[in-house]
Amino acid sequence: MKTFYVFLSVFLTATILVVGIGSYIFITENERGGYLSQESLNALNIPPPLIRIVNASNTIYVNGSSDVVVEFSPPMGMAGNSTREYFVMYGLVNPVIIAKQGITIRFVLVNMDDMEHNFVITARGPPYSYMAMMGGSGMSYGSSIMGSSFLKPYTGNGEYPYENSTFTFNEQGNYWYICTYPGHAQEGMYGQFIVS
Ligand SMILES: [Cu+2]
Repeated sequence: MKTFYVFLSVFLTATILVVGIGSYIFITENERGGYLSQESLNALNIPPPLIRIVNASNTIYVNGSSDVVVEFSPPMGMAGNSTREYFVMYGLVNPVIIAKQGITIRFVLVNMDDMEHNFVITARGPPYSYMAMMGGSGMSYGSSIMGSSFLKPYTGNGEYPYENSTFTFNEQGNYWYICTYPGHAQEGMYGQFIVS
């Protein structure tokens, strides 16, 4: 029943926003999430058939409309990472995402860290300053950037806060996904996002 209410709230709170980035038209739909247990996360965290993971180049190819699970600073298995704040997708740290033009990706954003994080896509590349962008959520930064709100920190109770953020990229281009929490993008919490 709990799962049912989580999904009900997701659909009831869905909002649709249309934003232009230069000549590129993005459509994003932010769905307020809820909480995921480790078991639910494990079940979600299997790459769907339309996703190809290439470990050697730290790249994720998204070849058709699909979900992509994004973990914020998960504590395990990150010994080789030089920064405390990072994104992990299917075991890759800050991977390059290469998405086919015109597809829709629903990012399932899961906060596994004791800090707030968000997921924002921008045409602006690194280096980023301490205040990578101003404001409380991606949508407040104007037309050149967009994304999710800040997710609540994980409190250690076994239930991870999550939110879904859906994007359709209608034009080819080079973008970046970043966390705009002060200092995080500067510390390396970003990755390249290519629509090809
Ligand atoms: Cu962050």
